Amino acid sequence: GSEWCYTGCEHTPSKWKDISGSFCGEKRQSPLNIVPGHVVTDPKLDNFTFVNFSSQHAIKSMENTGHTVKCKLKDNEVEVSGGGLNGTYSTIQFHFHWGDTDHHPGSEHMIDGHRYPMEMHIVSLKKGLSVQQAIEKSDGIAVLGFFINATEDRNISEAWSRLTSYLTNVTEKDSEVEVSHNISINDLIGNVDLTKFYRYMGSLTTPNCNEAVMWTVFQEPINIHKDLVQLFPMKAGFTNAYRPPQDLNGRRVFASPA
Ligand code: BO1
Ligand code: ZN
Repeated sequence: GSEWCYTGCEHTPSKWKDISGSFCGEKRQSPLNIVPGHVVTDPKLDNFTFVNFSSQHAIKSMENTGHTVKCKLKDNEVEVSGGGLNGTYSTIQFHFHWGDTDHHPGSEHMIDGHRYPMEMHIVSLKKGLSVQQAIEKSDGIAVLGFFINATEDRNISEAWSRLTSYLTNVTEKDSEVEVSHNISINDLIGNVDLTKFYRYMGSLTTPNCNEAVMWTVFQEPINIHKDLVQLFPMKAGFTNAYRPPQDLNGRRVFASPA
């Protein structure tokens, strides 16, 4: 059938292109290994405007989809614009990509061949479009990608302790828990410099790999304690939830002005 996986089924990433109706074998796929020496500085990549990223009530729930852990947001509350995006995008969810419990890293994007421990994707649809409409447009979806570093520093963000405490309630595929604690997206992002980012045109990193994404990958990682990073593979019940880097196929990767 159209079942896909990272490991342990017929359709692992190298076979996603054989899934009927998928775009996974096409020419603007994600993620990428970003080589900073090859990026082009683009003065049009101005500062982002984030609406309600500091709201303490925007996160509705956490769900184990069997492929990721996804936090759903309340409808029409959180928005992102600027940063060279074509208009305003309505944020619907964020989710994670991770590696294994033995500190095997699991980010999707790489920088100069370096893979970070985890990656967080904040997914937004062009304002007014349904998911179905958005995936049919070349810029229908904006994903903000944040690398997550595992630190020894116990002095980590309280928000990450709170968020990861919900993982205990989503150990089964298709389980979902309401998120009631006060956690904002800004608290999760912490002190990352939001003016330093890469931009390129790519795809969803899971089937059907629709080529509808304006990608933003922030240069500075979010730092969280290593014990919290390990909770994702431990509690979700699957490991190495990331797609390997895809061919650039002549695309340009842009960088915000220094
Ligand atoms: S990602 O950010 O490129 N890893 C990514 C991959 C797949 C989706 C979103 C982001 N999938 C879509 C699904 C829809 C779903 C929507 C919002 O995410 O195709 O069915 O409604 O959760
Ligand atoms: Zn993702």
